[in-house]
Amino acid sequence: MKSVVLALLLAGYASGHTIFQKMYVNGVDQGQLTGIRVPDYDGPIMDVTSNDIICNGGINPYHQPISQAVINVPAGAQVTTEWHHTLGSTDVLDASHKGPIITYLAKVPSATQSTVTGLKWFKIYEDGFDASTNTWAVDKLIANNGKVTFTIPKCVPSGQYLMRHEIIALHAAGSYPGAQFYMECAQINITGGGSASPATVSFPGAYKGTDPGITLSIYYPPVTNYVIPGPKVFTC
Ligand SMILES: *[C@@H]1O[C@H](CO)[C@@H](O)[C@H](O)[C@H]1NC(C)=O
Ligand SMILES: [Cu+2]
Repeated sequence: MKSVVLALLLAGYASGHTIFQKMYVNGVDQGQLTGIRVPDYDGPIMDVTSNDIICNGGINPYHQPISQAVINVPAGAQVTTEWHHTLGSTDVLDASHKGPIITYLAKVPSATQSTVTGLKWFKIYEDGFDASTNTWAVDKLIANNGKVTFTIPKCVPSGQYLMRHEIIALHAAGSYPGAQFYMECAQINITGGGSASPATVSFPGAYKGTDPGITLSIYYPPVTNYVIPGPKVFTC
């Protein structure tokens, strides 16, 4: 009996993790793995002080070769991302993995540069928990076959950026380390932008193990006001 329960638990875990592996710009499919630094293995990052929290690719080495594509994105465009459990699989992630979905941008000299440390990030999107409908961002992602859509602010300067896109799974976040961070960075080139200079944060640095949105039980007491980690969303 014990071994059956264990097998079920392990099975649940195996289908758990997820990878952001495809992007659409104003609905146009940019291609599987195109312009995104994806690991081969879908396991989470759990140490918010590690450089792996930036763009993954450390303990989960990148799929080779890393795409050298840079995706053109008009400022103000709608970007859709697509997440799946493993590279090329159809499932999204295990429904136990409830949590927020968050996107940051960092301006870089070259979107294909390997350096990801020391960058200045600003948040452009977040979706957490709606207590009135008991719905997490991840619940909507699963219902939408792994896709989530957000807007690139119209006023950000044109040029090359890394887009850090993230799910935080909170099913085991009662103590730290426990929250599971899934993130990939897309290589984008914003065109027709403006002259905003958003306030920025660093990774590692923006998150702490003590953040109320990182270490919490999502089961009891029921979550009433989930505080998404990181800075406020930048708006024009
Ligand atoms: C970024 O877009 C600008 C404006 O269209 C273009 O001139 C430039 O070549 C693009 N850069 C990359 C790396 O795609
Ligand atoms: Cu998982």
